[in-house]
Amino acid sequence: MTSLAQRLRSGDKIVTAWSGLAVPIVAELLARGGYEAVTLDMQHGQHDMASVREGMASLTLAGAHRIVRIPVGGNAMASRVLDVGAEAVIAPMINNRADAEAFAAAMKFPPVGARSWGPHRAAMLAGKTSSDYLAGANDSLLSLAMIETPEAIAALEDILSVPGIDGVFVGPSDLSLTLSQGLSLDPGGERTQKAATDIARRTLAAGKVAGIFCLEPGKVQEAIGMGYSLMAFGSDAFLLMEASQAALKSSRV
Ligand code: 3PY
Ligand code: MG
Repeated sequence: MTSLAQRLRSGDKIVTAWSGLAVPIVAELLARGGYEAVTLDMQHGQHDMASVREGMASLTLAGAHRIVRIPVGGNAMASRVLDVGAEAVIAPMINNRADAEAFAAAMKFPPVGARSWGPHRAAMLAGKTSSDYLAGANDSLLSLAMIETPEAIAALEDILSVPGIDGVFVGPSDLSLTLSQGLSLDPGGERTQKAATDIARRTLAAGKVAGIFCLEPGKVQEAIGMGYSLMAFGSDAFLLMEASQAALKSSRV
């Protein structure tokens, strides 16, 4: 299977489902439903190490790419989720070069970073020997820094220039909250969209991968038009709720 990193770097556009329910079979169902990638959320979702560990195996079984979002400052967790099989890690609130360096250090083995050795489960899931795993790890495991504040936008080139940072992932909700100094939550608003356009342009200019969270289906195509290649759209809890409502509505006589 071509790695997520190779696919994104070669221009493939990938939509990832967003999994907040800490139940591995739910993540697997998203993949069986057709999503090529599933992101397990440890920041605002209910995932913990146990559900991520089992989720990585379920997604491998279903042949889907495996992405994990860690909590703010959870760099030790970044190494842990890689050890159990994540192919990409999204780190929230990366606001400056120091934040980016600390995240990259946890993600990459020396000489790029300071990740400690122990990816036994990840190697097992990939059917690789330890030396095969080591040879590909720094290039093929993606560190995606979330850009969610004016400070991060101002420091974007600094963040992107950190060796070991492979790209960005835009959080439009937090971005709208921080750009308006807490006055409004308007992820689809003009100011947020302008910022997202600017972030994509600068990220592509640095030769790195751009990802974004999308709250409406139309936003996926819009994001692709801006240059994004990884789009999160569709959260498990909402999908279940919406499907339940639709099923009930259609069954009413
Ligand atoms: C945001 O929009 O702020 C996010 O973090 C998306 O999950
Ligand atoms: Mg956010």
